[in-house]
Amino acid sequence: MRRQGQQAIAVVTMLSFLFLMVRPAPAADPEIDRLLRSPAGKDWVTNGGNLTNQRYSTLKQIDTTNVTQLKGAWMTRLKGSGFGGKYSFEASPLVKDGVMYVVTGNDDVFALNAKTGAIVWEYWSGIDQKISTVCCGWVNRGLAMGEGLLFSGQLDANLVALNMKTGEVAWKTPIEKWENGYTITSAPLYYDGIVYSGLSGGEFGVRGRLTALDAKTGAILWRSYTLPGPGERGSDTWPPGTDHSMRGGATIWNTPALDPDLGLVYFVTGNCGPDYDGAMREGDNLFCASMMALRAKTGEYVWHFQQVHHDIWDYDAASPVVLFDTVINGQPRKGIAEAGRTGWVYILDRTNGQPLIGIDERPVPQDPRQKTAKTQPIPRGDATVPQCAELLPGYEKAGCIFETFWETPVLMQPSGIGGTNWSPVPYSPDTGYFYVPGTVRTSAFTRYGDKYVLGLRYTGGSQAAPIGSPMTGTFTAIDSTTNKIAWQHKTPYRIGGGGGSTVSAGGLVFRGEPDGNFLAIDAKTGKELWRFQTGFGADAPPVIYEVDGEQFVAIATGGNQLQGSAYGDGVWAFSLKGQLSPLWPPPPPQTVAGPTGPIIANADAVSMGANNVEYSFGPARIRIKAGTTVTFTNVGDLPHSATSMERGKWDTGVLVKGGTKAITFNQPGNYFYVCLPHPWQYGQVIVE
Ligand SMILES: [Cu+2]
Repeated sequence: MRRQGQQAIAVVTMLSFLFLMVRPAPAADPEIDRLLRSPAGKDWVTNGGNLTNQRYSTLKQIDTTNVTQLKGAWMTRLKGSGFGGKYSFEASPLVKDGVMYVVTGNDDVFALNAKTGAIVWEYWSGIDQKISTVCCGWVNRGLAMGEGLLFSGQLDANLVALNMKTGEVAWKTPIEKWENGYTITSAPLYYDGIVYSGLSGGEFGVRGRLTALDAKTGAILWRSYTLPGPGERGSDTWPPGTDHSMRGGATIWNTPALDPDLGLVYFVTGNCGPDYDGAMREGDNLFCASMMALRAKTGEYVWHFQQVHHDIWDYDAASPVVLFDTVINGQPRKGIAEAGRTGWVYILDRTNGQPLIGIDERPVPQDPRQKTAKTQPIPRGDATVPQCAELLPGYEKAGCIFETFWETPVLMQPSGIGGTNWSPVPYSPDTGYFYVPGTVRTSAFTRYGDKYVLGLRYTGGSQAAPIGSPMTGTFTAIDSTTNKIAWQHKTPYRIGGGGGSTVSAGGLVFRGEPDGNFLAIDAKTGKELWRFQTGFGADAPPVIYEVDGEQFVAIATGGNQLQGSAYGDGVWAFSLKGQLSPLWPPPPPQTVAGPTGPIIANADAVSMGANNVEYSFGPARIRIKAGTTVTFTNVGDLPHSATSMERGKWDTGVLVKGGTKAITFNQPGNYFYVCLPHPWQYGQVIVE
């Protein structure tokens, strides 16, 4: 009897334990969770539209037949926030119940009346303007929302939660220290009580990771590192007995996606560090440049797919992953796709990380000094940008993707934030197409030795576009069932570095251009149906929403310093009832690489980071007499250098704010130079 009783108690205990295990905890925010699981409609509640990052809206009041009548409904200036040469605007506004939430490149957040554009509240981040570890422009790629809070990752590596009604700070959690090279630029993702956030800093010798926080309190629940510690999974892809993997990059530049049925969270990782020097990190270097799936609740590893083995080209995977369901060979499949800087779209089965359409490991050029990988994964289908560079005067060698290089510059494509970098890629279940923006640019890749110093740039080389070389773009519809081009536009400007688009059930793709134009395109045919001059660089990914039965399309027009588009602090909303007409066009972006502006005679002082144009020299072009000493002074916020494009000829070295260096030019000649930390920042000295 006694024994039976004990057994009965044991069974009851076990049953109640099982009951606790299987009973789902009540969702912390059932309404937002439901919207996140559904196709986007009236509201746009997360950066990618919903948990899939498809950027697809079911709204169809505006369609291919009436889009020509679209006009500005309102335009609001965000009080100068994020306006200037150091900023890019890459965030999609969020909309919930008629209120729009938008974050600028200075991490300031504004709530607007989504119907009128009137400002409801403002949050000024007050982030330290001395942050010296921003890689590629001051930028915030968007917000997340849940439980009455807005979540924003800041450049000072804090994640903040704001009260959606008032903008007051509910909590603020330091994820890392910017002084150690870490910043946050990605939009977080909220789902089921958890906020997921990436970290940036792949150019500063950091260790990438995904951090999960309790949405209510900001407490860190877990961290999942993208680079293995000793003995951990993937550690055999780094040299044994070294700690290179601890500063090997693999940061998370963009919003994760999440499949609630599979219970998996997905994201991609950036370049290996140091970017261009593979000499000391023999091996594939997991999990750089990879697509990854983790258990959404615990961060436990489930699968990975590495797009680029032993990356030495800065070939980040930086565009948000897109989840989609499809039918291939008559079989329903759960897909995941990501457009890489290689110019390919990588299409996998999201249950297991295996290629859906086919990706082949192929032999590639070898250089033992760089410890190059023997093979690279080559997706079947079409690339969206050219993958070979032409030889240009002054260079010895040009090559195709995965060409090797050492200390003599080698020209290559894709390069320099191309093909697809941070730009999101929408997917339409109606057409089955991905809409892929690309940057077309040639760079000269060079490796040099670099010493790791905490908090300083650690890239081991450089890539700069040759003076006068063209910089353009492509916008491509890729068929998700074949990975082949359905249609393609050649664009006059670079658009893969943070510009974006959104697609609707009305059969329209909306996208901005760096020259200020906002376009509507037939999603099926690619035909341009409408364009509107917004007056500012119109790069950021637009959103679609509805208030009181009226459909709007909105875009933040704040420019993008890496795409060379005009500054701005405007948000535009368009509707069929709109009354506002286009503005005058802003100055267009550069379409060839090199310094711009007038040549100033007898100038012997050049400022670096002048006039709120952080990534520039002022004057950028000077003419002097032989024997003149030119003083270079850093007046910007970030460290800059003036480094001869003929390496070793002359160099100021990297100067911090206030730093100064004099260089005497004795030999007549035409000297081009770049900033080594920001090789898209050009100058010219003509010595007579
Ligand atoms: Cu610079």
